[in-house]
Amino acid sequence: MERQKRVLAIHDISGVGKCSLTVALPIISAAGVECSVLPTAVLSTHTGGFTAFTCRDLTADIAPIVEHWKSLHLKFDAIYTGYLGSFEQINLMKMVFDELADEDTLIAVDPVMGDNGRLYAKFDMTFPPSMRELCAKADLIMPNFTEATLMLGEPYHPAPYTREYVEGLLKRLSSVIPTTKHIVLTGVSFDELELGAAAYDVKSGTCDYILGENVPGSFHGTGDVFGSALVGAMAAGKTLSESVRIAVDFTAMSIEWTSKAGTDIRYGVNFEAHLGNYIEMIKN
Ligand code: PXL
Repeated sequence: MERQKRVLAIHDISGVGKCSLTVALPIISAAGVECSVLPTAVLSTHTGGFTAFTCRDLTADIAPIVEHWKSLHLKFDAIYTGYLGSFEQINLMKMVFDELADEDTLIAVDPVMGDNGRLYAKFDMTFPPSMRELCAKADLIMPNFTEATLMLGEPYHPAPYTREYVEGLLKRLSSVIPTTKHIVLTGVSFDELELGAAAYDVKSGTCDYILGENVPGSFHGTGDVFGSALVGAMAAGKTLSESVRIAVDFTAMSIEWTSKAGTDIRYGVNFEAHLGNYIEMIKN
């Protein structure tokens, strides 16, 4: 019998708005992988477009939780971090990796900071350099173009891009974050027809493009749907490019459904309707 795989997802839990842990839990579970959680904060909604949201910070609970888990000698096949609300939480993540990861643990960092060229509410320009330091501790990072350019201190450009620009950006990113093994850059588009991701292998410098249909519409939480689908697939034993393919297709079908339904973009995408397809893609 194969051993039960276990991912540790470290994000906030936003009660409404479908992002972070409310997305990671169902998707990683659908991959047939246990999703243990370390919630960093509890919010009533995410911060993207809602006003007057509540937020209870759980920073003080992180170290005691890690201590308890250490005493249990748990094995994590992957540790996946997303939205982190403060510098202190970023620094604590370095401790979490040191304490809970072994040499087989995939450390996946999504440097969640912004989208469409803008930082999310609550962050300022002092945040990206710290996030870049955390990325240096990861095996796999998955920035979008906003996050990649923020970590490089470069101006943001919207799509479409050229291959030269994308590969130059990846090369510059890997030179400032040389310790990460793989960079999955999301939001790659060369024309209005296709959208997807670039999977860059830092050591060899090879870049695979994994594109799907460009479904119009920009919804909240799609980065977390993509990241969770990617980490779930990798923990289930898929290769990096198979996992990126699955994550691109799953995210695109979720956006397509939601776009047709005309849902308020703040409420995220209907990924639930496509979990059956995700499970099939994992099995195949
Ligand atoms: O999806 C990223 C995310 C996660 N968690 C919170 C957020 C955001 C983006 O705005 O506000 C609380």
